[in-house]
Amino acid sequence: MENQTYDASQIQVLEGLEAVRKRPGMYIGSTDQRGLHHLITELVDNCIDEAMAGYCKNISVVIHADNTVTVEDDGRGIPVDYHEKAGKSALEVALTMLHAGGKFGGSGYKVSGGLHGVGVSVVNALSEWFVAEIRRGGRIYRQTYKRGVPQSEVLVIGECPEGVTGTKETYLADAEVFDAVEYNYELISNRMRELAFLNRGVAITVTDERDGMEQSNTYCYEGGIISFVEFLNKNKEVLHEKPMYFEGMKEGDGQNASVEIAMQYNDGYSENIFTFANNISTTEGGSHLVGFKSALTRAINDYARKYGILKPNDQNLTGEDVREGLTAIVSVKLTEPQFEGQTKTKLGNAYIRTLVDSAVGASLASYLEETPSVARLIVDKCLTASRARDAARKARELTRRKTALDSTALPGKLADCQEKDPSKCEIFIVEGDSAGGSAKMGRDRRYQAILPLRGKILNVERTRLDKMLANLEIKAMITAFGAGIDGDFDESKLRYHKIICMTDADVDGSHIRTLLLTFFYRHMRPMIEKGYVYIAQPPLYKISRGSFERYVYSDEELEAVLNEIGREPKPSIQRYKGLGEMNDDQLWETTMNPETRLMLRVELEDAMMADAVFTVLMGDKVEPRKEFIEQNSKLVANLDV
Ligand code: 0RA
Repeated sequence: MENQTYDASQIQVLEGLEAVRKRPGMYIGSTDQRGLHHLITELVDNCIDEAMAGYCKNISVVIHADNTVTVEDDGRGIPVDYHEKAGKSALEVALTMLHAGGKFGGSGYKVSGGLHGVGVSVVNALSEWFVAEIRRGGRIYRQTYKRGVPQSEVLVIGECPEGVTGTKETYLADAEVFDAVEYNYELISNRMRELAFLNRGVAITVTDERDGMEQSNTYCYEGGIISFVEFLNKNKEVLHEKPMYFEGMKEGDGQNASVEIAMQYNDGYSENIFTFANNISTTEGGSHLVGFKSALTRAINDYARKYGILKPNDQNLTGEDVREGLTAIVSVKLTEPQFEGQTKTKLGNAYIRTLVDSAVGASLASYLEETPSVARLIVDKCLTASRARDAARKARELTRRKTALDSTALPGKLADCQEKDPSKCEIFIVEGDSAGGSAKMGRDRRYQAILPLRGKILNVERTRLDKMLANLEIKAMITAFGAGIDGDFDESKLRYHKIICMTDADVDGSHIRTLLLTFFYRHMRPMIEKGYVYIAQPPLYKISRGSFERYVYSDEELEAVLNEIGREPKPSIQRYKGLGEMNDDQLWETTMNPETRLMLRVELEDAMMADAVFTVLMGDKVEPRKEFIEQNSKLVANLDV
């Protein structure tokens, strides 16, 4: 720094870094856990670009014991040569100038610049310190930064064999910026696996070196998104052994794009289509999804007509019919993605629709022609889906007509609340009639409704829609909530914004809870996505001694309270085995009163994990379920009071 003049470009850099540090949310979305993890994604995305350009094969991410992170690749190495215009090295430009990513020129086909796509400089600016180490042209270079400001010029710190090249970046996220610098290995690992699936042949290793959490995984898939689909269908019975795979390309008009699709049917009822644009999960869909859906519906209908499986008087199969039991990945890569929608995860580029449509349409048609045995299985499955949907429609129309005639046609077992504003209303789904009775007496009837369920509810994972709608407990919930199900689900009609599952703290209780969550997830998903679903937390023990009385909710808390009050004279400890053991006052005080209760809000990090969890927990196969329960993965996150 000593012999550098403090010129205009330097001031510009400082202003740029300052802007990032002042409003980090603008650049990385937020400063919570999500934003923190975004720093890693940002660096890895650059390595992926290098891999896509054909120069890098291995990427590694390490969470060190001191919460510093290293991202390393074996690409060409960020150039370190002097950059005339900027008056500094290309490396320093990349690390200090906002949006400097594309300014090197000649970097070929660069697809990044996605959701945030802000570049390394933002990570640098938000790091207490950052070290870049480059291997290039037989030398090892290094430059160190503090909160984005270089601490020296680029230094040569050693030599390496001529052909060995790469970029290694290590940083400590700034505790002044982030709420907490604590990484979630599973989150990072899942994202790296996804990136490995989406970028065929790239090997990504993720390693945790933190004390007591040491672990490492390497992901590399020669099959790319075909492997992705196989992975998603791993625990399902598939209709055809190999996923179908289609691709397409477009070049010219300054619009370069490629698309890949892999798909495979299973014998289940749910639709699992995941779409990506430039490796970013487009959860709101967009033009690629629309193109895929229309080509799929058309190809299957055409085939079914041509071979007389659909008779001239039959209605066409609907989109929903042809997507039942379908697992698919649609991945597009394009030079200038337009991200739209509420969460900027909807692909807007209109021409992509045609590209995907024609990539799938013709190829799927020839696949069906060439593989008649599979074609028959698929069309038959769609037909069954269509018939079941018809039956379900009739069943639903019946319930609807009833409600239309009699607006108080709420289920008989429901003890409704007086309040009508859904945002103030809660409904407790209670296991068993006796606990239901206590809950009805204990509740605040102004805004709390109670719906008791008798015993186990239906496993919707293994039941078709028409049968499901005939089930009394399921029907009671649908009418009580008031918003319908599946495609008809209308959130604005939902009568409660807190749906609280209140089950016993035993094995049966947790089974019933999982059945409920499966039902909500499969048929009323927006309710979960909006965060309206909760799990009540009844106490496990009551400790009393003389006038002292305390409810505790976990074994750890029990220990803590005993330490606090002392163990002599011996307090009485009552263990609650079920809700039924509490009277109405106790149930209110411990579990239902908003002032004192503890509830878990159900959050499903991402749909892919949720599908895997429900498939394993509720599906037909026994072995994976055993494995899953042994590993005891969690479904529910975040404590909510
Ligand atoms: C621009 C040009 C060249 C390499 C890179 C960028 C590059 C950037 C990153 C970021 C992480 N890893 C990376 N690897 C490479 C190379 C230009 C050349 O060698 O001709």
